[in-house]
Amino acid sequence: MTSTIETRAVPSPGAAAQPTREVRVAVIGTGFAGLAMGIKLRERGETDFVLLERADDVGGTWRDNTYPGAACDVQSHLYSYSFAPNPDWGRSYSEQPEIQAYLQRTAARYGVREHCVFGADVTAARWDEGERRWHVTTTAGNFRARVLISAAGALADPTYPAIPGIESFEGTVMHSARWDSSHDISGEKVAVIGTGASAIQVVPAIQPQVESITVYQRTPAWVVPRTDHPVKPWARRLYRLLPGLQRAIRGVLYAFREFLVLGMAKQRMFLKPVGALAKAHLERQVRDPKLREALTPDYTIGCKRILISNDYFPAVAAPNAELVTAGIAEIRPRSIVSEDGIERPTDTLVLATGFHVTDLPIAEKICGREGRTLAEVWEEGMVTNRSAAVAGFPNMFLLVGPNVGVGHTSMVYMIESQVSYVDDALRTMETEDLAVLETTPEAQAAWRELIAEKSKGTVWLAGGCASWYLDKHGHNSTLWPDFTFRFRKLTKQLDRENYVGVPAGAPASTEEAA
Ligand code: N01
Repeated sequence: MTSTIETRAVPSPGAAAQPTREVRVAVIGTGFAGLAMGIKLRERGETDFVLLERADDVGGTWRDNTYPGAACDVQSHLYSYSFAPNPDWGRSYSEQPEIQAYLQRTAARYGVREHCVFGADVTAARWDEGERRWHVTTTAGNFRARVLISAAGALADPTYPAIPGIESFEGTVMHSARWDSSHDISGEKVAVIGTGASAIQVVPAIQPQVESITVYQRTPAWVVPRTDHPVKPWARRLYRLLPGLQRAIRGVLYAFREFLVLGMAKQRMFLKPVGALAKAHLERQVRDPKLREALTPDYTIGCKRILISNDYFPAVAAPNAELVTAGIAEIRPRSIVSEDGIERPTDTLVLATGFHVTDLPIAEKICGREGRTLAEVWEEGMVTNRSAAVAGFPNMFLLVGPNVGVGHTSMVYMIESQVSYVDDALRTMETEDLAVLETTPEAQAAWRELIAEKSKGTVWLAGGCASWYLDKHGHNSTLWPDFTFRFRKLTKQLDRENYVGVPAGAPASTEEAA
């Protein structure tokens, strides 16, 4: 099997022997969240911090997802930092290279690039109670940090399906998030597994190039039209002249998208027009009634992410394309056999099969006060206070962790809310001269209760689908199940009453609720 599975880290075999570097704050990851945290730290005058990045550049998921057709399905005016508007977006929905360039530029402009340690794959992070420090081991050296912030992201580690025989495949295997651009797929017989947000972008992008494309669909997606268009030069000039105009458009887009929450989480009837739009889109684009039926979902729209595309259905309906709805029985060295017994020769296998979201790999590496990893503590489900802190993991904060995901709007809005919460926690540690700040199990239980209560009856729980939004226990541990402005309100500042603080001078074993 020729594959591009996991190659981003730049290993440094001598890392264990290297001296430990002391820093005040260690941030894991340099995607939208890690960079925003770095920028905030710089803004408050902090210079003693590192951004640990396993790859060789900033960008996170926007660096990694280079598959043909990769683009954002939230408009760029909204899918960008509020403090760094970009009047020069080339399209209303930007493509991956433009977003990646924006992140690279922003990192340089705000002086956080110099804090990045590239090739630093975090292999372990352990809290030392005696020292009150985090010991972080990476492939680019070891660090001792007062505060650890994980911004490793939820769409960072690809999921590879356990299909019988997949290891025996002799053609090329590429996960959508690990695309090998040096491999030329022109004229090949290509199979794509998955019909999520990544698949519906990659399929139309490669379909005209390949001899044949077979899409293996387990569950059809609801797809609505994409209102994408190039931004005219005069409009860009106008955004430069009148930054307020771009801010106003951002506000309108934000408000419009929040309306979707009404249907998803409050009153299902508000989803009806969206469902009708998706149905009409399918009927307009797919004439063949059999294919149309195969592409029609049987669950409520919104239960899985609503996808936007104008070219996915035409690509699947193209003469060189085939949609297979029978499951995959087996993968052979040069072919795929579906459960109806049909064997299809295959040169390249594209796995658009998603990410480890409810079983975050970083959670296996972070070890708290009692010697248990986050993954062990989360065995019964991911619990946090305010989606940011975990009892037993002092001086540690999570960005883009549990229950901050959004399907309807910009993740950047949620990230900025989280960054200001963590910033307030750091400020509190400083002003109160605390060596340790740790949330309480009671606060965690209350947050869990709040999420469960808000999730009741939502389309994600009751929409009749299986999705990565829910964990193996059927709990919503990924999405914020309410309006995003409510999340911002709840995380506007540190809920100090839900934290225990240990003053700097106190002996290591003494804990003092403050
Ligand atoms: O992954 P997914 P994705 N056999 O998990 C199927 C973001 N994103 O990479 O639905 C057969 O959504 C699986 O089938 P099923 C966005 O947040 C954003 O597409 O589980 N099929 C599904 O069809 C998105 O939600 C943009 O039945 C298997 C697919 O693989 C998130 O990334 C663009 C299988 C996985 O879909 C993830 O999207 C792209 C198996 N064994 C992505 N295992 C933007 O535009 C899985 N599948 C911002």
